[in-house]
Amino acid sequence: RPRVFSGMQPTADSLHLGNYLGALRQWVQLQDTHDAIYSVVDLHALTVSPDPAALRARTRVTAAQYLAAGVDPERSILFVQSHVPEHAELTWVLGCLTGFGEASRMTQFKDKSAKQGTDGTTVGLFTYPVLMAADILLYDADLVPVGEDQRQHLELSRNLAQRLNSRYAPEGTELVTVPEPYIVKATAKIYDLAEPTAKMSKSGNPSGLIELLDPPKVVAKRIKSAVTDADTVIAFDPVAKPGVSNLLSIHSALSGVPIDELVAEFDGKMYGHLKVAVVDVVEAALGPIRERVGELLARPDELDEILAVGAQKARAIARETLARVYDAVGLVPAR
Ligand code: AQP
Repeated sequence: RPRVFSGMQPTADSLHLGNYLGALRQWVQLQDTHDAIYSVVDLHALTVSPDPAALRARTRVTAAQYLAAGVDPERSILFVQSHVPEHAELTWVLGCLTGFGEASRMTQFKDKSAKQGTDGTTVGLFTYPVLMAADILLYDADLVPVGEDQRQHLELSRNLAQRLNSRYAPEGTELVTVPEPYIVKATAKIYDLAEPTAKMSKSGNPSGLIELLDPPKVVAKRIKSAVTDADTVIAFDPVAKPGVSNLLSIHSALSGVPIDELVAEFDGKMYGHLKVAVVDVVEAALGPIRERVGELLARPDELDEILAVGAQKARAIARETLARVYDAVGLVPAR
């Protein structure tokens, strides 16, 4: 079966609806058709200098949310990135193949470093996409389910895989698999409720976020306060009506009702009606996840055991790939 790999950073107390619809939901579905490997990428989280206790707690909470959403450890490998040291090791090799200019062109780096200033920006943030490429190439992933914001990083991963292959693999063979992005158009970019032209993001305005673990009251309040427009017509037009279109996208993605049917259903109704319906479908989707996360966190030993088994399985694959790459680039194997 083809292989899928993806990960998320444990940088918040809860994942948000963008993470869920853009990525996590696809991860769960892809388990049926793919050999799936999912990681809590804690080394990536170090790029934002987190508080150590918070990072530790968030790593477990993130893993619990994967499981609660339907990642099945019987069918998929679920592990914490730092438990598999090969991620950091392959990053070095890939870093030596990445152009400084190439890494400097990453828009996420440009945006984040512009906010942090030269002294606040770390080398870790700069090499973040190289670590991400290592995550993916270590497992010879064919497919990487992510949101639209990760497309450019995925392109770098593909370029690095092709570079490794063309420099170090005999003609016509591959040292590593060149991965393909898997970005589902309808949910590739969920927008901030308070600022519906910006992506929903943990570093955005809290009032624009729907967090998986927020109490239902908070979720309902944020949806009801979502920015719409001065018009009164419920129509899907992301350019002219970004707020209403975002609410329709969220509803459709969670209820499975096509957008044109929703538009027909809400014809002549007020924005408030749409918002109430969105509150209901969001709660129907998130309620069971929230409950299951609570159960999983109440048994931390079981959770840690799942992660330990996952790390062992992931490491067996990663070790082989790293040995292959080290050998190909000319490093003498240790005895
Ligand atoms: N708004 C979104 N719509 C669709 N997909 C999204 N993703 C994130 N936001 C949206 C996808 O979720 C995964 C999470 O990856 P990550 O842990 O690397 O987080 P991120 O992209 O840094 O998440 P945030 O909340 O958007 O954080 P900041 O504030 O740092 O920008 C990825 O697959 C991502 O595409």
